[in-house]
Parts: sequence; C-alpha cells; structure tokens
Amino acid sequence: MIWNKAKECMSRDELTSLQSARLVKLVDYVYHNVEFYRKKMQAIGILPSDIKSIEDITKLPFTTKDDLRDNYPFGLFAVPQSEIVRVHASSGTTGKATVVGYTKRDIDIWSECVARCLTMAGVGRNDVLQIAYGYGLFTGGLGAHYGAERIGATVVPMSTGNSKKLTTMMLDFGATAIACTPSYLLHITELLEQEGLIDQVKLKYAICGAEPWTEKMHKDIEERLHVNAHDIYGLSEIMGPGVACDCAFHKGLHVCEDHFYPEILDSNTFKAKKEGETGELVFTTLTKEGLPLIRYRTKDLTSIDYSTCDCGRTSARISRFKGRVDDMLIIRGVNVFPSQVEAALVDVKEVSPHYMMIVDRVNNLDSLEIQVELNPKFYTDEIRVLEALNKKITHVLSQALGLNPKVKLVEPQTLVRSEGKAVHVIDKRKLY
Ligand code: DLL
Repeated sequence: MIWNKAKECMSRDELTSLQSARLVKLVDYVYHNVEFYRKKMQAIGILPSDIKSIEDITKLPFTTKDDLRDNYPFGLFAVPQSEIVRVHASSGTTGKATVVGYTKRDIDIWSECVARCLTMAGVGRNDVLQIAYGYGLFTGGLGAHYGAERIGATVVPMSTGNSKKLTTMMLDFGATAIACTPSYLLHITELLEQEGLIDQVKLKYAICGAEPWTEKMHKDIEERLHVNAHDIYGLSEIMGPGVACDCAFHKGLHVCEDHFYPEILDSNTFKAKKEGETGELVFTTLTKEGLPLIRYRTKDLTSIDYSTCDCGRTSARISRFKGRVDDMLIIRGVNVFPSQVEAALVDVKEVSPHYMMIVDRVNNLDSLEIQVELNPKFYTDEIRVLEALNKKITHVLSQALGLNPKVKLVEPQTLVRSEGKAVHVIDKRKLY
C-alpha cells in the first residue's frame, strides 16, 4: 500500500515549514524563469527576497485562466520546450485552449499524488481498475493511468465512448475498481441494471470526479453498485486529477498540500475566508517545474477544514464543491464556456449573435442543444440551404467546443432578449 505516512501525516508545523521552504524556492524560480511573473512582481514592487515564509503568499499576484490564454500556448512555461515531456489542454474562455506542460519530474509527482488518492480510496495492487476518463488532451485518462500503475494496480485503459464494451470487460475481467465521471458511472449502472447484470459486478471502489456531483448521487452510486464511491478533484492548470480526494471517512477531500497550497478567498475582496466558510479556491503549485502557477484562481467554490481527519491524515480537507464563480459549464466532462459559442458564431455571417445553450441530462448522459438565430439578411426557408447551414454551424461549434452539440436554427427575433445580463444558458440538469 502506498500510504506515505511521513508525508501525509506530518504535523501542521512541519507541513508549514515545508510549504514555506518550497514557496521561497518557487518564487525565486518563477522570477528568474517566467517573464510574466517577473513583470507582475516588478509591477507591484516585490522581489523574491521579500518572500520568506508561506504567510508572505498574500504579497504575491494572482494568476487566471485568461493569463494562460494570453500567453498561449507555452508562454508561461518555466523550462525550455526540450524539458517538457507532455502537454495537455482544456477549453479556454474564448475558444483558445488552455495548454499545460509537464517535465519528467512533474509527471512523477503527479503520479504520486494520484497514487495517494487511489490508496485513500482503497485501491491497491490486487485491484483491476478500469479507467473510463477520456485519454488524450484531457488530463483525466492519462493522469489516473500513471497513478494507478504507480500503485501496481492492473490498469484497463478504457477511455470513454463505448459503454457496451466497458460493461462486458468489467464483468469478463472482474474489474474491482472504476475511475470515471459520476454521471457516466450512473449511466453504466443503469445499463447493467437494464441488462440484469448488476449482481455480477465485482466493483469495490469508484473514483469519480471531473464534474460536480451531489451527496445524493454519491449515495445512489454506492447503493446501486455496492461500491465505496470517492470524490477526486483536480484541474489541468494545477496538474489534473489527484489534487485532492476523499478517504474512507468521506469528510472532505484531502489536498496534496505538500505540492499544492490552497487558499479560500472572497472572490471580490480577495480576503481570506475563515476555516469552514465558503469561498473561491486558489492554488499555488509548490513543486511544479514545467508550468508553476502562483495563486491560481480556480473559480471553484468550497470551504476548508484543517483538523486531523479520523483516518489519521493531517492534510487540509476541502468540502464537496458548491459551484463556480464563473459561467463555465462541464458537459460530459468537457469544460465549456458560453463565450466560446459566441466567438465561434461571429465568423458565420448567416447567423446573428443571438444563441441559447440548452443543457440536459437524459439517462445520466449530458446533452447540449444550441439554438442559433438566423441573420435576417440571410433568412431563407429553403430546407436544403438550412440543412447545409446547420451542418456547417455544427462543425464550427464542434471544433470550438470539443464536443458535438445538436444545433437548431431558429427564425430571427425568436430567442428571448434579456433586459439585464444576457441569458445564454438553460441548464436543465438536476444534480439530484
Ligand atoms: O477535470 C481533471 C480531473 C480529471 C479531475 C478526472 C478529476 C477526475 P479540467 O478539465 O481542467 O480538469 O477541469 C477542471 O473541473 O475546476 C472543477 O470545476 C471541475 N471538477 C474537477 N473535479 C471535480 C470534482 C479535470 N471532484 C474543473 N467535483 C475544476 C466538482 C470538479 N468539480
């Protein structure tokens, strides 16, 4: 079992000293290797020597997703490209991907963090783990994969997209653990129930994340599949899955605090929230080489608990996520911003900038319909022309979003105009 007690059970004082030493090193590192941070620090008159301990973190500037986008693709990397052994990418706010890069050591630390999370969930070398997060630019598949190999589990790299094959292999291989999004696991559960196969399932653990889920979904998965379901959190910018995960006591997600320093802040005043109060989660990567980030605003809302957990781990625990500060949607695990739709439609002269995204969840699978208003200048009711246009817009939007929406063209002036802030999303998914 990989439970590195020396790291996961160090006293808060020991942890604070470690975090301080790592922050001091990090600030010096970014100042000398990332022009963006050097300029930001110079602009507010901060030198690396001003940072002496973790308490000084509040003197440092924030980093946002827009900063990554503005420096697309590799502008924030702290090492030459020859040191980068892997890149991943997720959606940015206006269509440009957020690109992240890892050195060999980063991948090593990432694997260790995921290994810790899987161990927290109970997965070990005797388990057969099906990974049904997407493999590819998304961090879920490969991130979970390396961590699972680190603990010596038998990994089945399913990826996403073939539920029938997944259920067949689950039973044939006697899978004892599965890692995928919670909504997809409920979908798989339903398939197994419909086919009368649920009693043959040998799963003991489910490691679910990449999207928000409720206590009710958690209970549902545990009861219907007879598994221990664990919540794993992460984001590409900071690393990928494995930033935090909950243990057998399910009293919050243990943060790998020796690598990622969490702050919970008020999104408007940037003042620290008290322990237990909800605010925006902000992370500083303490050990990353490829893409070190200082005070990265995740936009995720949660609270923090510094007390020692019943499992013995001393790392801080963040609560199940309570939403986001921004308008990012997570649809089938893909991060989608309404502004991406807007940016993609600007170049299509046959339509107007009026659109509505309708997100739904049927049989635990997310669907996205995008209604787009035709431009009065190009309005036609000729079916053939409309079909061709629909095809073109579907292609443009699929390329921009990284998933296939259903496009519905509507007549000019059909979509409701809002008097205040424009409403572009109707999210019918009931996170029950
Ligand atoms: O979703 C990384 C990941 C993969 C995490 C697999 C867990 C499992 P991104 O695509 O960059 O990375 O999306 C990050 O997803 O800021 C949250 O809003 C949301 N998110 C991730 N995990 C959870 C979770 C991956 N357990 C964004 N609960 C984050 C709620 C989550 N939201």
